[in-house]
Amino acid sequence: MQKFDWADPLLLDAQLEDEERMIRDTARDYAQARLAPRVIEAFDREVTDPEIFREMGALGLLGPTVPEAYGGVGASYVAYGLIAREVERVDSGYRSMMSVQSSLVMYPIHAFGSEAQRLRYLPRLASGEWIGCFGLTEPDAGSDPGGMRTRATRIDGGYRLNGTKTWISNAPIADVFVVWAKSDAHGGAIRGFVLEKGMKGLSAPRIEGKLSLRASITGMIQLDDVELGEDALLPEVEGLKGPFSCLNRARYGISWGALGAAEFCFHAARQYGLDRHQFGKPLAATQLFQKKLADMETEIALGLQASLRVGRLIDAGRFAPEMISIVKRNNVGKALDIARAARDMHGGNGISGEFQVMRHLMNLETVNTYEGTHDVHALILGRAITGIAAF
Ligand code: TGC
Ligand code: FAD
Repeated sequence: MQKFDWADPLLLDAQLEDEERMIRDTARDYAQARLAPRVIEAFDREVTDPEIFREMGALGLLGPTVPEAYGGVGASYVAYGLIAREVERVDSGYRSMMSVQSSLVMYPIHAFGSEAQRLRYLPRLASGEWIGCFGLTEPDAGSDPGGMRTRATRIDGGYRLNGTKTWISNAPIADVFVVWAKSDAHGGAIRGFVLEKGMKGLSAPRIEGKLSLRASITGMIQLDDVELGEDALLPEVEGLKGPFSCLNRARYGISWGALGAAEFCFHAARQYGLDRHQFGKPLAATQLFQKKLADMETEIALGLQASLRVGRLIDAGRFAPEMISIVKRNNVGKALDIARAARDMHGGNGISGEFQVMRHLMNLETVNTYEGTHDVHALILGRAITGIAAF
């Protein structure tokens, strides 16, 4: 008979390859040793430390699925998910910084870029020397990115970009900007462009005062007659499937990451219940407390198995985007429920920064919204189930 392990109830660890376990351990050691000690202050003061990119890069945690020839480590998507889980166990904002760089900047340059673009950008992004951001959302086009207003017009030898992107992770500290625009030169089709900091007409003001994801800097991208050469165009993709292909990878990573945050909250609630006595016994000795812990453990275990399955299918080239909608939507929604319950189980201490569960709860509100809201993913699934688009 197998001995039951409450922290790994369905033996996830045993389903991993040796290399995946090694990458997971590297990410866990780094996140616990270097990220955990600075997150409470970073969140409190709303400060993002760009050095984190360099630290992650040195350990091979940025763009890990990119081949070694371009600075990656050629890891599996399961390994990528495991990194997201370990980083988000500390803070969703740190995972956000990592997953934008990996899935939303390095992936499109690798998948849709020219060889010259790959060689120029990928090694510097993989090492963390350069920081990337991804501009899709606009003030009037969030869930419906097809409604974007940003335009690329043809000029002699290249393009001129005008428009505004908003709610862009990493933008104020970014060196590299992957920006999606409707291109008049391509019949109005959506095309991707790679911009660099310092270009005339390009600015990225910070959005201050967020109550969520405060350790991850967010901004706008303002494009005011930015002139680009032909070599700034991502040549190999046209249409919304360009940005959506990036979102597939990032959403999948989030499905693991959110459960890392949920595991932190679950473990914290368990320990608090064992330590805190009321009515002459530990809180954990009460039936209601145990039921809540059992619900948390069950949802985390099921969600991790689903993400592992989707990761294996991505690695085998057999995934459909709707599979990713299932795990992004379910796992983030469940993580939010778990963080909320953990906050409650900590009583008054649950609102203090020191106990950290409320920070996870506040972060997960953003995670539930970005990369396709909980309801938008329901509609993606509803369309697949009924054949009717109800957006
Ligand atoms: P629709 O007609 O469905 O599709 C248009 C074209 O795109 C293709 N496509 C996909 N391709 C690859 N992967 C997917 N998941 C795809 N989904 C659609 C589709 O085949 C079609 O191709 P073609 O060749 O026929 O033109 O497009 P729609 O306009 O009806 O879209 C509807 C909807 C709701 C699915 C979509 O707009 C959507 O997903 N909205 C949510 C927007 C979103 O997720 N934004 C995220 C912004 S980035 C971000 O939040 C980063 S936060 C990161 C962090 O800090 O961690
Ligand atoms: P809206 O689309 O206006 O939605 C508002 C509400 O209406 C939601 O509840 C939604 O579910 C609902 N809704 C919308 N359409 C329908 C419908 N048809 N039927 C029923 N309900 C509907 N974007 C980027 O491009 N790059 C980034 O790096 C990035 N980082 C972000 C970081 C943070 C901290 C945040 C908060 C956002 C970030 N985003 C980024 C933007 C994010 O992807 C959008 O906020 C998200 O896609 C939702 O768009 P919206 O905010 O415009 O909300």
